Amino acid sequence: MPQSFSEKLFEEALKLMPGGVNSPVRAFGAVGGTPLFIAKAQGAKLWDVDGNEYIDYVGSWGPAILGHAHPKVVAAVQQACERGFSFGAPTELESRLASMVRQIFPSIEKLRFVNSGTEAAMSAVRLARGVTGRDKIIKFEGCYHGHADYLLVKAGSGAATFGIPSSTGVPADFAKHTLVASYNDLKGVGRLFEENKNQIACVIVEPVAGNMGCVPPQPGFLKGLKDLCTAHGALLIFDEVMTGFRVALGGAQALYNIKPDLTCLGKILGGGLPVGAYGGLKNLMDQLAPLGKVYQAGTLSGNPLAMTAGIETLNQLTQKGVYDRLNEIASKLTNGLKNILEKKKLPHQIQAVGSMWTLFCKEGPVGFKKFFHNALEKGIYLPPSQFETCFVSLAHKNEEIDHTLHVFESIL
Ligand code: KE4
Repeated sequence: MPQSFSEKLFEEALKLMPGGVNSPVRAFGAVGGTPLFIAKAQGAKLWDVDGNEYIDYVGSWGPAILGHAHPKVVAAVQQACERGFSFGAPTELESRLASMVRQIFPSIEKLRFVNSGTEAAMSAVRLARGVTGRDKIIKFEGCYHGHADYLLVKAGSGAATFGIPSSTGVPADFAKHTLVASYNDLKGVGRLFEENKNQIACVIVEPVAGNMGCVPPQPGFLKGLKDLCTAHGALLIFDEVMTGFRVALGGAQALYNIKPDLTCLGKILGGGLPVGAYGGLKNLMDQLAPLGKVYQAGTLSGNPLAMTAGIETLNQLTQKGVYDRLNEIASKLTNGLKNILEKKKLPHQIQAVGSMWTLFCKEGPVGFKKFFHNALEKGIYLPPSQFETCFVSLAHKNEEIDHTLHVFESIL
């Protein structure tokens, strides 16, 4: 079999970048094989450098909710390019996008733009610690909030309630203030608050988990977290980097009607250009420099190109009926997949919230690996890991969904 161009490019990339990639999950480590090198994307489709066409369910890990290269977003960014890329000074665009976000998220009175979800989560935790004067934080096993040292932490073994680093290079000292609970285990969170009275600055949670596959919150879980935080003087941080503008225009906090103290945003907010943000009530946000003593900064934060992409993306998402259409097309896929699993009496499980979904193979990652490659060979591009979430976009139409279900029927 002659070497594909992706294989050739991967060989070259391996000499230049660790694992040949700029983010580990792209290396296909969990599924094996050579990562596809993408030449272009348009709507619901991707083309690799060998000219193969795929229906895309990764969507750049969430941002491509409109589909790739939406003409209105492309045109807006092209025009913005001609006015300069970045000034390191305030622009009207930042205020315009901030105002749109504030209208969509009533819990956000003020926000700060950053360049990634990692920066958003890292900064929100620092703000919570600065505002409360407390050091400890609670996160959940299986939830991912970017790669800040104190968030790369897993549950300590046995009785040890403090976290231990989940990555080398993170000093145990940095991890010891991070307490780790199990997702949907409200009692466990209550115990941590009791055992660490007046020491916990915040609870940070993915309100719909997307980094252990798609796992919805059990009824009462998010409300229970809010009540525990209020009772113990801690802040509730919703990491809506993935769920914001995804599970509803106003994110999981709109879907479940829970107001967090701080919200982290990213992905869709930049429409595919690098944007993150964190926000909340102004009495909290005004404690950030330059007004307050909590420091956070960024050269390219709020840059005009990314702001323009975000503004145009939200212009599209705030149009009437958009989420009805998105959820309708997504449920055609997820219900169709459920029917296939039932008809074939397959013990797999599918979890979905709106247009984010995961098929959990009974055999776990091994079973998923086979499913992933069989789908890829037939032109369906899924996230290369059992513990990631798939995304449907507004560019996925009946034709793409019908073809996808036809492929799933043939490979499951
Ligand atoms: P970034 O720093 O990658 O922009 O965002 C970090 C982050 C924060 N919070 C949540 C809930 C997230 O899902 C993420 C990033 N998500 C992963 C996908 N599971 C990004 C893909 C990657 O790491 O390459």
